[in-house]
Amino acid sequence: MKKRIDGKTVLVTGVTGQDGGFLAKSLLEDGFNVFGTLRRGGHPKTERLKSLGILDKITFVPLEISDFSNVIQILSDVRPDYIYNLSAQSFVVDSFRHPIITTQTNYIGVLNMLEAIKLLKLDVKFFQPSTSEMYGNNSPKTLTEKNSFSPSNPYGLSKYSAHAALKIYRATYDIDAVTAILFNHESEYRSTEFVTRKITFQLAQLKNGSKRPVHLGNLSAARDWGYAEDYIEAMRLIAESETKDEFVVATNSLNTVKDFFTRAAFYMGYDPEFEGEGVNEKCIDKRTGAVLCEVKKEFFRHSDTKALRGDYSKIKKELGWKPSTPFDIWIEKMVRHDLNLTRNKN
Ligand code: F7E
Repeated sequence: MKKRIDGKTVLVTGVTGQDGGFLAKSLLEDGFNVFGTLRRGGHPKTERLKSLGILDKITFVPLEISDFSNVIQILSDVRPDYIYNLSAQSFVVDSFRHPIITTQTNYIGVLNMLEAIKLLKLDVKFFQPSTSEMYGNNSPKTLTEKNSFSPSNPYGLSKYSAHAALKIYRATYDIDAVTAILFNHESEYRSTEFVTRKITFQLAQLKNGSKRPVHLGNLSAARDWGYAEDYIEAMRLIAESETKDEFVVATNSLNTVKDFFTRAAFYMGYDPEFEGEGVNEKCIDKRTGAVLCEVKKEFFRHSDTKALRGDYSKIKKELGWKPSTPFDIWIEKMVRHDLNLTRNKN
């Protein structure tokens, strides 16, 4: 697949998030001029960018993506060659609490971008990350680009709406917009409300003396979890090639929350064993008898997407991408990172 001629200016919305940080770092290393958006007001969460050593290398611009006049003004000022639209309300639980805000950011925000590109007649490559949550619950065990979408929460619905809008704008106005269906991707920079980082962070606090076991919801929920930096590579491959196709980005493996917890606890130096059932299930350290995790009803979802596994054969065949960081390696990396972060903090 031929590479697109180098565009030098890239606008990354959501640059302060896990994916935004990794992407900005990768682009800066390759000599791109990176603009990153920050929301107005509040305190920008720039810790990740600082820790990645790139805070002073990014040009920040204020953007509220749900405000069309702000979007058109920023795009007309920056005139980027690429846009990676990584800003999103991405926590499924919050999408039940705030369905309208979720829709304004994840769907209206994308429409604003597409409209602004159209009206300004920008020559820009627009990358929009879509999600496995678009498939919903009635899906087969392994998912490809050919499976249909039926989202089961407001987050999945908002991303599906954006996904459909992108295709309409591409077909109707010839806008150079591409997408990928990203399955769960995690790292030491993941926010602590998501289950993988919640586990490694809170287990590390426990290991460093907190005495509070991790409280979790559905332990048998299963996901196709990969390492976020690998997924950034896939996003760039898609955006920088000539392809207009859609690709599943995943690892083709399925693990439960319990599997993830067991591995994380092992790398923390525990000897984990689960006992009991349902809401009475817990995990004990066999060596000391300490309780490592307990199930709490409050962390169950109204409607949970039970198991999502993706087949990455198409992107492997057409763009040569495959996940390169094994499950155990990145879990251990998260564990080491969180043990350091929580040392002497209790
Ligand atoms: O939950 C179960 C929970 O919040 C994973 C986002 O990046 O990936 C992510 O969405 C599973 C669910 O991620 C707890 O019920 C059990 O089944 O880490 P999560 P998610 O909802 O899969 C997709 C692809 C996205 O696009 C999203 O933006 O773990 N679970 N106990 C729990 N989950 C949480 N958060 N906390 C618990 O205590």
